[in-house]
Amino acid sequence: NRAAASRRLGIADPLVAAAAETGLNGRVLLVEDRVSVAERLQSALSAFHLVEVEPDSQRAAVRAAEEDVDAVLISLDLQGQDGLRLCSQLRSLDRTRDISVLLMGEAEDRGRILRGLDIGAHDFLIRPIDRNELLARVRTQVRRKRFTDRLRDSLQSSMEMAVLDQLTGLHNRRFMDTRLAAMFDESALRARALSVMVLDVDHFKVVNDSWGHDAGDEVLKEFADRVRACTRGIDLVARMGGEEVVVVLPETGPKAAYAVAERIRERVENTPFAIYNNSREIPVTVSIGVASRKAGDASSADIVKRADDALYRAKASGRNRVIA
Ligand code: GH3
Ligand code: MG
Ligand code: MG
Ligand code: MG
Repeated sequence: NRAAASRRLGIADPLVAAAAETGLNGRVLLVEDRVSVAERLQSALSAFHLVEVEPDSQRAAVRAAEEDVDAVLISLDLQGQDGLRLCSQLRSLDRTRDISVLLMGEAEDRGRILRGLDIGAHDFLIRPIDRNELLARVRTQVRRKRFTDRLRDSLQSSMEMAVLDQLTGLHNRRFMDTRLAAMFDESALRARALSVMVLDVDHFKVVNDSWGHDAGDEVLKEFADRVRACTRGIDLVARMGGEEVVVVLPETGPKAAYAVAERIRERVENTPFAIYNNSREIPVTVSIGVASRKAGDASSADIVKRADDALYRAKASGRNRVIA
């Protein structure tokens, strides 16, 4: 209960004590160059947070970027250093933008505190700083930071889910459709080369039928890794569905594209694929159709159509080959 928590923690305000007990521990960086002031704040906070003192504001900026800090408390009374400058640095850098910033100043610092809030400080404390108020405000800002982190993580993962194939981690068909159109337009506009290859694992149905669907999935993942390993960062690699993968190679003409395709084909054929947690190896081959942009092409669909036709011929003429 609240009164007991209040006694146990030595915090007068039972509400603050109860809140503190629920166990939100933050990493707090205290930017204060007066040792005794820093020690007093640190001892008040350190029952609930991991607090480190940094007297130098520029080192504080570096530490905030490198260490996993939730909140930075900045003294506005630093000797020969500008606490507001640190505040604006933290708020403008990608690495530190989400860290909570709290300013600490004297009553007559109100003007600078207002400016600090204007450049993005989240909260402030006026000296003499009340221990309960300190704990409550820091706690709120640590919670805000954690909430922002969770939000960003889930936003990022849902963005990834929208463009990535879950099994292989390659881009998905939807992403390919929009990106390929843009890549085609750019190559046509700037008269640059662009090549597309369509890859399809040979007799993949036999892998599934002989070794099971899970083994098939393992083969698909390994296949995707090998394709990725043979391509550059600027190439677009997407799983179009089933065991079919499309690779788009910007700035790449027919000869170079053929060479990449042949490298992939060999890399698949030459090393058997491990299944059942590496307890067994099976041979796999792939057929690849390659096509490049031509002057008369109206859209990327024209190139993909030629690559698809080439793939069909690769299958019809015996598989495990590249046809351009
Ligand atoms: P071909 O050499 O002519 O390409 O023969 P194939 O057997 O590879 O071609 P087909 O298109 O007949 O078979 C593809 C198989 O891929 C059928 C389907 O069950 C399987 N498949 C599609 N998606 C997945 C998947 O996500 N996981 C697994 N394990 N199998 C899949
Ligand atoms: Mg196939
Ligand atoms: Mg297929
Ligand atoms: Mg197809």
